[in-house]
Amino acid sequence: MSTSIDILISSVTDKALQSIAQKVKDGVRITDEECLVLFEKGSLAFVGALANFIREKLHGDKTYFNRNFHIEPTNVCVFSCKFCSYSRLYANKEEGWELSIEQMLDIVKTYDGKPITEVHIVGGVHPKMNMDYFIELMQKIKAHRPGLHVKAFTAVELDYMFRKAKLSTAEGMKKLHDAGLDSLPGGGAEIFHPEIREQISADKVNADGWLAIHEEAHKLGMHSNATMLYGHIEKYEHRIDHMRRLRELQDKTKGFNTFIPLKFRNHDNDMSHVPENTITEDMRLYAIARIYLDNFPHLKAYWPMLGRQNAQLSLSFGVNDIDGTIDDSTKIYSMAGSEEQTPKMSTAELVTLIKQVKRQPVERDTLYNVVKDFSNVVFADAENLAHLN
Ligand code: V47
Ligand code: SF4
Repeated sequence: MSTSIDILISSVTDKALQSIAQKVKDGVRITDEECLVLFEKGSLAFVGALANFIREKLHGDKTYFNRNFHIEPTNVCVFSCKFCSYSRLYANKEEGWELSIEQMLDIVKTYDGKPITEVHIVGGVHPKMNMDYFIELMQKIKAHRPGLHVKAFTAVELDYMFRKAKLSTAEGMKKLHDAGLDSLPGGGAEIFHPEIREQISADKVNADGWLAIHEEAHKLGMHSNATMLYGHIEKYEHRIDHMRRLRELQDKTKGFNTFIPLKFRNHDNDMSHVPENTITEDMRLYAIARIYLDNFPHLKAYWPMLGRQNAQLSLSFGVNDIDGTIDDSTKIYSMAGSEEQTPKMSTAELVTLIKQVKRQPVERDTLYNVVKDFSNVVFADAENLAHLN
C-alpha cells in the first residue's frame, strides 16, 4: 500500500522536488541548494505535506505547550535595532520602565500556588543592570521557588553583561548558572548574515558571538532555543545561511531544544515601511525550517507574535509547540503591532486550540518532560473557549 509520502513523490513532476521528497521519506538531510529549491519552487501544499510527515514521525499528534509567564526587567536599551518597537533610551513615566529586584520578585510571588513551571526573563540592555544585579535576581527567585525553571537572557544581554563584568563567556555563564539560570531563550539571533545584520541590528553581538554564547551554555549542560527574525529585508539565501549555522552547532552540541521563527511585525519601528509577510509565506517558512533543521527536536510557533489562529494553523505545517499561557506578561509583540494586544491564554484555551485541529495537547516543562497529557481532559465550555482573533 502506498503511503501519503509515496503518493506525493509520484505526483510531483519536478525532478529536484521529487528527489527532496525522497530524501525526506528516507530521513536524509537536505542540502542548502535543495533548501533554496524548496523556497523558490515548493508549493505550500508540497512543503506542508513533507513537514507534516516529519512532524508526525517525530511527535505523532503531540503538541506541546507550557504554563509560563515573562518578566521584562526593562525596555531601556543601549542598542538600536531597526525592527524594535519596544526599546527606549530612557525610563520615563509614559514609555520606559526599569524594575527593581523586589518588583520582579513580587511578580514571581503573584504565581505562588499556581501550577506555573517556567519564568522567561528578557528585556532591553540597560547600562546599569549588570551581572551582580542579575545574579542577585536569580538567587532570590530560586530561594523563593526552587522548582521554577528560569529561562533567561538573550545572547545579546549576556554578551553585554559579560563584557562589562570583564568575564569570559565561560566564566560569566558559569556564574549565572550557579546562581540559578537554567536555560537560555533564543532571542537576539535575528538574521546572522552580516549583509542583513549590519542593516537591522549593527551594534549588537554578531553571529559568531551569539553562537559562542549558546555553545558555552550547552557545554555546561544547559539547553537553549534559537530564533530567526524573518520576513523583512532578508532573502531566502540569508534564511538558509542562518539555519545552516544553527544546524552545524546543533550537530556539535545537541543543546538546542527548539527553533522559533519570529515573524517581523512592522508597527511603530524604524522598519515600518517594510511590509509584513503573508500568512502563506509564514507557513512555507515553518514547513521548510522543519524539513531543513533535521537535528532540532522541536519547532515552535510563538502565538503572541503570530496570533493564536495562525499558530493553530502552523500545527499542520511542521510545528509541534505553541509556547505557553504567557499571562499578558510580555510587551515586545503588542508594541510591534501583533493582533494579540494582551497575550494571555488559559490552559483550557490552549488545549481547546490544539484539539480544534485534531492534535493531542500535552503540557510540557521547559525541557520537554511531559507534565500532563490533556487528550482526555474535557473543559466544561470548550466550544466557547478558543477566542480566535
Ligand atoms: O530577539 C523584536 C524579536 C526577540 C520584533 O526562546 C521582533 O522560547 C518581530 O526571542 N517583530 C525576543 N520580532 C523574543 C524571543 C523569544 C520569544 C518567545 C519565546 C522564546 C524562547 C524567545 O523578539 C528579539 C527579536 O528577534 N523581535 N522586535 C518585531 N518588531
Ligand atoms: Fe535592544 Fe533587543 Fe530592542 Fe535590539 S531588539 S533594541 S537589543 S531591546
